[in-house]
Amino acid sequence: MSNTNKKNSLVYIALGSNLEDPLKQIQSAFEEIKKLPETNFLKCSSLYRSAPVGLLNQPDYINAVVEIDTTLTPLQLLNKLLKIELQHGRVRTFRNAPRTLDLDILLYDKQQLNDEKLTIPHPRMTQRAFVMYPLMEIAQHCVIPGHGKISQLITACSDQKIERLSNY
Ligand code: PH2
Ligand code: MG
Ligand code: MG
Repeated sequence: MSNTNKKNSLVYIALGSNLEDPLKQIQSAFEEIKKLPETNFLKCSSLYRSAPVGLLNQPDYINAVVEIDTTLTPLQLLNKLLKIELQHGRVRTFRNAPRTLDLDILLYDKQQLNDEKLTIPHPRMTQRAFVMYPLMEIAQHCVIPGHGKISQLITACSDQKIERLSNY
């Protein structure tokens, strides 16, 4: 069936991993996101190494952000991303626990969504350098609904430890 009547949305997804070869986890997650139905993979940021935020006593993370356009709805996309996390052996224990793969929807067009399963924009994104730096790299002019321009917001997390990995 043709889906020409469906709307395309511009979406940003944050990737994070700090267990079981995080670089490989993120690189293979890029490939899996490329295979999502109804979706075009547009951009990916560099990979970043970041100190853990929230729960300090755990390994450093590898983080990145991707830009896609998709006709999947926010909840359809969420379910696909949760499946990819499970394929990577993600086990949910407690909040901010170390993980093989975390895939978070950051932005979905200019939408603000407060569903019991999904909040968009991601509620903590503006406080986190590991999200804001890779997002700024691929979307310098982006506006975060309810918050403002990324270029102004990013100064608030400039004290957090993060390093862009230039070889990946
Ligand atoms: N994810 C968290 C909690 N803390 N810290 C870093 N550096 N990177 C993450 O992806 C991360 C985190 C919960 O999702
Ligand atoms: Mg997360
Ligand atoms: Mg998550």
